Amino acid sequence: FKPGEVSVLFVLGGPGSGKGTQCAKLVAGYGFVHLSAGDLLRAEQQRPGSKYGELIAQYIKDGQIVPQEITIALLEQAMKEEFGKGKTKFLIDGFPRKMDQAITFEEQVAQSSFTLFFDCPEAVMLKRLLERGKTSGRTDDNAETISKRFKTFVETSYPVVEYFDKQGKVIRLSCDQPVETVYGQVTAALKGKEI
Ligand code: UP5
Ligand code: MG
Repeated sequence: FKPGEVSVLFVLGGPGSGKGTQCAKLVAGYGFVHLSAGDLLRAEQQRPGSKYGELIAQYIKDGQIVPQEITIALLEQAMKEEFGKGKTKFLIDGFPRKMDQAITFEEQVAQSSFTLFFDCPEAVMLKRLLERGKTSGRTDDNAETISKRFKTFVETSYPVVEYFDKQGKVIRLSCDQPVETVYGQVTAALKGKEI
């Protein structure tokens, strides 16, 4: 995308911090397009004929980060499709979660305006994910994979938040509160921002 053609907000936070839930509310409230990297990967995994299906399944089950080329290609394709329909405001949920992804995406696809970071204690996220795991059908909503996802978040993904924080581009929200309260913080933080 050319500079200024689209606006991109990254939405980061640990597994189960509520990224998807808050993005859904922001779509309704602000007309963003919501693209969850995890959802795009799960869809690609299930697409008949995908050459990456097995690889993606394995990475997700292990709580590891899928090689950036795959995820960035999926995101870029989805953004171009939406751009073709006149959409220009994007919430990119659960991405970038590794430094190489952050750098490549901003160099090759688009610069981010800022990052919403959902800060949440692990105990709260664990409880939410185990509860969701009863019905979600997600292969990574089990105690063993959840602890791997937490480790990956701390070691690999949090440095991305720190990287954007140093650029003054992180809005930190505390999400150990009811959905509506968290959304109230989000809308307050977005007031007066150019998006
Ligand atoms: N819930 C939400 N908010 C609540 C609140 N305020 N109070 C009480 N309950 C609340 O929420 C999780 C659960 O909590 C839900 O049941 C919800 O009702 C409840 P959700 O909004 O789904 O949280 P979210 O942060 O989106 O959790 P998610 O599990 O989606 O986070 P992950 O970051 O782990 O999952 P994602 O789909 O992004 O990634 C999955 C995997 O894909 C990764 O582990 C990785 O293997 C792979 N991946 C990559 O390799 N590369 C990428 O770039 C992205 C993903
Ligand atoms: Mg999610």
